[in-house]
Amino acid sequence: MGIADPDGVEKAGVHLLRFVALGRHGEMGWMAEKADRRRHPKALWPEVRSVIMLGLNYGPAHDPLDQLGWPDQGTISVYARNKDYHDLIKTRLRMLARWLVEQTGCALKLFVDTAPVMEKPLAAAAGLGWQGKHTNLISRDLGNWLFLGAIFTDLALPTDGPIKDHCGSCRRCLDICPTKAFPAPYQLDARRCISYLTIEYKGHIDADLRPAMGNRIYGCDDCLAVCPWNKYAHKTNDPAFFPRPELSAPDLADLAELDDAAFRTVFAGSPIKRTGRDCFVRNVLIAIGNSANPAHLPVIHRRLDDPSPLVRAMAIWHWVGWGMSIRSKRPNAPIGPGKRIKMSSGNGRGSIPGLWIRPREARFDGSFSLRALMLCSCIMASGLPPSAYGKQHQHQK
Ligand code: B12
Ligand code: SF4
Ligand code: SF4
Repeated sequence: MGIADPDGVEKAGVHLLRFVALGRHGEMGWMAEKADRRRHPKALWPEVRSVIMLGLNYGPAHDPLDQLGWPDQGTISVYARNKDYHDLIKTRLRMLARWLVEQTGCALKLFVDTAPVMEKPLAAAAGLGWQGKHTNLISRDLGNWLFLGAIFTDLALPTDGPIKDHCGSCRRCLDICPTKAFPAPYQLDARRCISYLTIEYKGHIDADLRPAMGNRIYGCDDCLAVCPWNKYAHKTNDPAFFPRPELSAPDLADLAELDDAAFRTVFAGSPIKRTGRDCFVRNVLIAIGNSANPAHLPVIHRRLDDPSPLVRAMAIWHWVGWGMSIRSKRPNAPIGPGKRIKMSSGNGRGSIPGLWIRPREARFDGSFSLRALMLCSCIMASGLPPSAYGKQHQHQK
């Protein structure tokens, strides 16, 4: 815990406006709309005289990078493997706030991610740590696995000053980022960040960015996981932050089958629920595509007529992306739903339920025309414009 002077984050406000002016917030419109209030604590609440910042350790027991090598399992970011942290931190902030009001009769307001507050710069101004080159707050004693929460109060409390930046010449977080989301040290372009793409972004993810997502289906921890300051991190002893076993390494094939009702049941109380079933299954299908495992093709086939255009688009991407050559013992026979065709690609072999294609009509060798045919039938099945699965999607700014 630390206490910040609300006037200690002037520079952060300038950087925020620049971030928004450059469009780096992508489609998080709420960042642009409320930038004027987020920029400075007094713009949000003019009476504030001190900001109490709380850091809560959610240090994992394992290295989250290990799981990136398991292509058939999804990787869910460490912070999202149990209950919604907003609720957990708010409960703790409320206990502290109640005590403070009882002792002093002060006025106060609590914030965890829910209001336009710049929590990282405020935590840095309160001396909890410094904002590393990956932009997150690092504590010298706990590394970077910290959730932040804030209490604004009209009490003038003695403040803690900021501490020195200890990143030095290190650049591990910048170098590991799979999507090159850091235009410069200490700056993030959210539009390229997997955390933004898998959690906040509701559209069709750029085809260029999908391969780099690997099996990350909700959030990303790469830049946090490599930070050398984590050698001082402790694994959390708070059971509320222990991972739910079924979310530690979930099978992608099972997740792809979730309909709305099943999704809501599995993710009740989890932050993942807020992302919604369609975006989540979109992410899962991208991970399945990246696994290049032909055993998943029947799962993908079932999603080709999914009610969600987002999901259908990713099923099509996967289907078409196989660059398949088809071998059939009876090349004249029509191949249709319910029949199976054998296929192979550079990545492996598999058997899939057929689409309505006459093999004669396609070339069997490299099969550009076959791909085109399959693409057409998939597009007809999905009702999507071609821009949804192929061309780079344009972000709004
Ligand atoms: C929007 C948001 C996101 C966005 C954008 C992230 C970002 N870096 O801005 C997305 C969806 C990508 C995201 C991802 C994640 N988030 Co988030 N997110 C937020 C949120 C709501 C606002 C952050 C914000 O104000 N961003 C705007 C930018 C401008 O602010 P900033 O990063 O502080 O910018 C500073 C520097 O980048 C620098 N800077 C910026 N531009 C420039 C330009 C120049 C020239 C210079 C020199 C410097 C500079 O100065 C700025 C001010 O100090 C906060 C909660 C809150 N209310 O604060 C949580 C929060 C930051 N997120 C959090 C977490 C845990 C994550 C993830 C780790 C989740 C995950 N595992 O997937 C990732 C980490 C990705 C990353 N490397 O940042 C925690 C971070 C805790 C911590 N220890 O720091 C927070 C605080 C939530 C919480 N209450 O705990 N998040
Ligand atoms: S969270 Fe992942 S994608 Fe986002 S900046 Fe960090 S390493 Fe890059
Ligand atoms: S990985 Fe290195 S550069 Fe990045 S935040 Fe940690 S210490 Fe700083």
